[in-house]
Amino acid sequence: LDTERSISLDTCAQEPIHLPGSIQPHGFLLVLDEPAMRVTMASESAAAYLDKPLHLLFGATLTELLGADAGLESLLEKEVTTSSRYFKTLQVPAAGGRSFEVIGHRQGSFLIMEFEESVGHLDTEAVQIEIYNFMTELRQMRSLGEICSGAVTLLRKLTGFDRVLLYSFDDAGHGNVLAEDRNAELPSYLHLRFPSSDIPEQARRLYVVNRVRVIPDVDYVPSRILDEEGSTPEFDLSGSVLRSVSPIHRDYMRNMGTAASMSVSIVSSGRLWGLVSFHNRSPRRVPYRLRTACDFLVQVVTSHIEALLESEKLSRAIDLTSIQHRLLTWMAAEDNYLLALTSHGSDLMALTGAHGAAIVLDQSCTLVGNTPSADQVLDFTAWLQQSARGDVFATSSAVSIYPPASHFAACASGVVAVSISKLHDSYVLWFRPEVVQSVRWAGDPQKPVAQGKGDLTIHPRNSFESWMQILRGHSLPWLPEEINAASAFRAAILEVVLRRAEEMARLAG
Ligand code: BLA
Repeated sequence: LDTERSISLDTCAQEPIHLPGSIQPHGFLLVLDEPAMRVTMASESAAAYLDKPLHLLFGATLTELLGADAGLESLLEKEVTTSSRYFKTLQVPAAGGRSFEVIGHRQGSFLIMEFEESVGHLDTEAVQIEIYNFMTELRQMRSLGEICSGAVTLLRKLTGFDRVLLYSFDDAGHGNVLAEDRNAELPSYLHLRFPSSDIPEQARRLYVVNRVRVIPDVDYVPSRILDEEGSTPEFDLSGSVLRSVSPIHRDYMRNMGTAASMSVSIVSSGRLWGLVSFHNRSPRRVPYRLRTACDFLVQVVTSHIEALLESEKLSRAIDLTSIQHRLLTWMAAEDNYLLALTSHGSDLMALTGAHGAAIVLDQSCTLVGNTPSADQVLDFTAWLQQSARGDVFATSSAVSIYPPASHFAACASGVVAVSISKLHDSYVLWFRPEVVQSVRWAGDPQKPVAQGKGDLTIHPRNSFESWMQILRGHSLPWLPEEINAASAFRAAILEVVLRRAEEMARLAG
């Protein structure tokens, strides 16, 4: 079953979602080639919007086609680079005078012009002042939860979606919903965990580069992109705003009971840290300018989250450094430095945030706090030595790599061990107790996909019922700062030992 599952998930990751050959039909797309700046490709919807057969569009300039503002082309040439977009709201006489949001970007030697029909009236000043006020409040916010809740509440207010979720990805790529604002139309997903398979790798990569996508109506009929020969070229739509999305994802949305969705990437240090996901039970359009405002807001929120997490890390590291200084001072004052460590056991444990610690020198073992027995510790360090785990070893689930740990999982599911002698098996170890965690998944994570009946097609799972998983044999994870503290402490001990040895040699000489 597992191979079946991974085959289907691989298939997901191989879908070339940047080359769909079509767009969503709430607008039209024209591709111009440089330097001629004439139409070489167009979506079928362009014919409908411009009320002209498609073959008459090829070879034309924008001015010829749209009957609009003749300055458009030169503007485009000057303003649009590979990384920047051109944007303008435009009345198009050739489309019955309707108003469009025109979004242009460059793709190699092509200019991609997308025309989204304008919807309703957007009160930009109201949006601006909301965002401005929120930025003032942000400065007072001191916790991740507060920032995320504030953000989803404002984003829902601005866009009017039924539900807005903010979720972050963990190391395994699963999404954890940190904040939610919603009305009664859609159920709550707050604090649920979504399996990583819901968003395949290539989509995550694309979402780092192109931070916003919308699907105003999941049941849309894709509009093909055609060239003069009437065929659909493999044309990269990574930067497009109208790109037609994966049919598998459209199934997923239907299974979720949502007709419209939008999502905005939270990108931190070039990595997809999370997403803000917007859902509506019925179809819903969001003007481009409002999407841009949402993206702007999410970027501001992201930098606040980064600053908050960074300062938490920093203050943890500073705390640990001062504990280390105290320990080293005591060690320096005491002839038997090990005795110094054990008589200041609470600082020794605090150095990594542990509940127990042990010092192993050759075959003797000294314990402080909540630990396995001396024999169990010695067996464990013998295994460490044998399996050559390196100078600094850390796990939050000892039992998953060392089966005998099941006998002491309750007090020591988490272990950090540093070797303090090159010659003997000598170690300092820290232990953390098991914390039984219950994780609520949005649907059974073992069943991310369903195989079609008698065919090879893949479907996303159709249940989002929350599913409780009990995680045993795990401690709270060790933070990188805590492992660093153990590693720095090891270096300091080795130095003390070395200095002592030199002194002894000098005295003896
Ligand atoms: C895309 N999957 C997505 C997107 C989201 C999710 C947000 C981005 C598109 C959008 O904005 O709607 C998933 N939506 C979620 C999650 C939450 C949410 C996790 O609200 C949590 C709150 N999906 C599957 C399986 C496959 C799959 C099994 O479940 C593959 C076989 C594919 N998901 C898939 C693909 C895309 C996607 C291919 C990219 C869609 C595109 O941009 O073309």
